[in-house]
Amino acid sequence: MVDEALSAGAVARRLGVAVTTLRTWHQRYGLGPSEHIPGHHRRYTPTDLARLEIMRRLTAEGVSPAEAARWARQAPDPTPTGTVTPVRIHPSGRDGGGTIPVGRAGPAARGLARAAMRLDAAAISETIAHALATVGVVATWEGLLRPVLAGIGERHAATTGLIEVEHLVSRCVSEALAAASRAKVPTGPARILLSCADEEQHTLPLEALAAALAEAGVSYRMLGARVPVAALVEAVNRTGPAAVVLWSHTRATADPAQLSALLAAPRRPLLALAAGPGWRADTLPAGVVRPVDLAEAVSLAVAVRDSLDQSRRD
Ligand code: B12
Repeated sequence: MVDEALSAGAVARRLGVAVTTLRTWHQRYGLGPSEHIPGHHRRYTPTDLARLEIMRRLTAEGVSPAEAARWARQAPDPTPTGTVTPVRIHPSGRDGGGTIPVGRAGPAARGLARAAMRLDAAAISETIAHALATVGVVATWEGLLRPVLAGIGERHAATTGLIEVEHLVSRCVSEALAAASRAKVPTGPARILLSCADEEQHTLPLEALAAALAEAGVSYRMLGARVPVAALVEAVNRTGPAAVVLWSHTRATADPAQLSALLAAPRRPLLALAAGPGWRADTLPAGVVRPVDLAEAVSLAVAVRDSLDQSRRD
């Protein structure tokens, strides 16, 4: 039993609820962890988890917590073999119906997707903050945020719905990444300039890059969304960055003339990165580099910063 028992944090992530919610359900309704090994924290067994899943589903459907807890406590042990019943989101429930597909991503991504469908901002933020603090920015982006964002996009494309989910999740992701960046403000001159292409509103990948650079101790300037090309060139000429990362998420914002203007600037950067799925490799001006993912963008930026530091020392 010990191997299957879970901590409060792990249960919260699986269910997509905040740890504080679990605590409340324990204190007020007796739905707590029943596994107790002397000298250790109490842990949740598969049966505890199954009861909490009932609690979560019923409260999400609008049943009062006291009533939901009564049902949860009365439920027979549904997992005699220790397997966990998947939570099905009620098709007409308050969570808006359906699920966000997350492919083969792990339990934390499934928990985040559930919390997103319930518009549970506290649980969304807690899940992201926990991942950032434990596995770092790149792994959080690839294993948690990217699958859920892509899943939201997929569901939206299929149904035209979920715009409220997309907006709330985007907001929570931005806040969590900004908090992670603030927690590790690098010292030294900002030699990396981050900017979205003109009219480009998809900023989250660039915000992930900013947080990853902060984590790696690399200073940067972030211009954010919808930067007109004249403003980009002005920023380059005023700050003389070693590298510029220009993000385009869709074909509509991927005008290669922006990159040509960057390369023609008097204080042309050593490295120009065309990042994001908008850019088409065969239209990029010579000398522009196209990273394949966040990890590559980070290592290119770190390499430029290091080579500049080295040449200053020589
Ligand atoms: C969140 C979101 C929004 C938010 C953005 C909030 C924000 N602050 O960023 C808002 C609501 C503003 C928004 C607006 C719009 N959106 Co939108 N949005 C999304 C969503 C769900 C996630 C975007 C994201 O962050 N993706 C990150 C990952 C998941 O993207 P990825 O493609 O896997 O990216 C990989 C590569 O780029 C690679 N990579 C290569 N180099 C690098 C470098 C770095 C540094 C990184 C990190 C990665 C990387 O790795 C990435 C993954 O890490 C996507 C769905 C999707 N699949 O992306 C739709 C999506 C991009 N949006 C879409 C659309 C249509 C729009 C709107 C036009 C809607 C409208 N009618 O207004 C507007 C566009 C406005 C504009 N001009 O920019 C479409 C685009 C279709 C297309 N291909 O043209 C998508 C695909 C949804 C869909 N399926 O319909 N959106």
